[in-house]
Amino acid sequence: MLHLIIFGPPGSGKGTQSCRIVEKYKLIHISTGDLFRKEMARGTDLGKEIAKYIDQGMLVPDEIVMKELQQAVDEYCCDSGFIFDGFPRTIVQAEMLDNMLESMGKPVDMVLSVDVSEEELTKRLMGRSEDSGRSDDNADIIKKRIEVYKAQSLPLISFYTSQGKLVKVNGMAPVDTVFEKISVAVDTYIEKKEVPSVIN
Ligand code: B4P
Repeated sequence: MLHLIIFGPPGSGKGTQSCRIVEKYKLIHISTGDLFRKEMARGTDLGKEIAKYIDQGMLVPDEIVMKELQQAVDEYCCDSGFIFDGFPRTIVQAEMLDNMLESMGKPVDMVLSVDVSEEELTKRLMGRSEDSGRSDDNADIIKKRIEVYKAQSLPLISFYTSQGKLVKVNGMAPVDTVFEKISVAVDTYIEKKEVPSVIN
């Protein structure tokens, strides 16, 4: 069983790379962003509540995130492992995830931290806005999401570095090249049970 996290700023390619990781390593993909978009599309009261945050480029409150996440994990709890995409995004979420996985007897194995420059993030998300239909893909909200990432999510780099679980991946290259680097990191972990600190 393998538990991976893919971490990075909005538009760094977490969702894009997760699809490939899932295919190659047969993991269950849990994207909190996807869970929230499904809830919003269903038009439930919870979906409307979630939209208030996402539409302003803010993080959804930790209590809502954890409830959605626990439900998704419970659905698959006996499978081969998870890739958590876009989760955790705060230290509180990371601590809650540690507790949850501890009770399952299988902690986080490795955190893939995808590095992309701010200029490139904006370019990608503006490109995606043309056909994504996502309410949070527009210039002002993208700027806000990057600010929120810096203030609330960046501290997770130190959190996971101090646990010896973080590997930095250069996310500026084409999608296939980024995936090759991620594969090297995951294969190294599977073979040697060692987290490489950087994959260039
Ligand atoms: P997410 O759904 O996680 O979305 P994201 O961060 O915008 O995108 P991602 O990094 O996955 O980018 P993608 O692969 O699509 O979050 C959305 C919102 O939900 C958050 O802002 C927040 O409000 C809320 N939320 C989610 N999780 C939460 C949590 N845990 N706590 C609180 N709130 C939470 O790539 C982007 C674009 O780049 C695509 O067009 C793609 O084709 C392109 N691209 C990807 N890789 C590329 C590459 N290597 N080169 C060129 N282009 C590339």
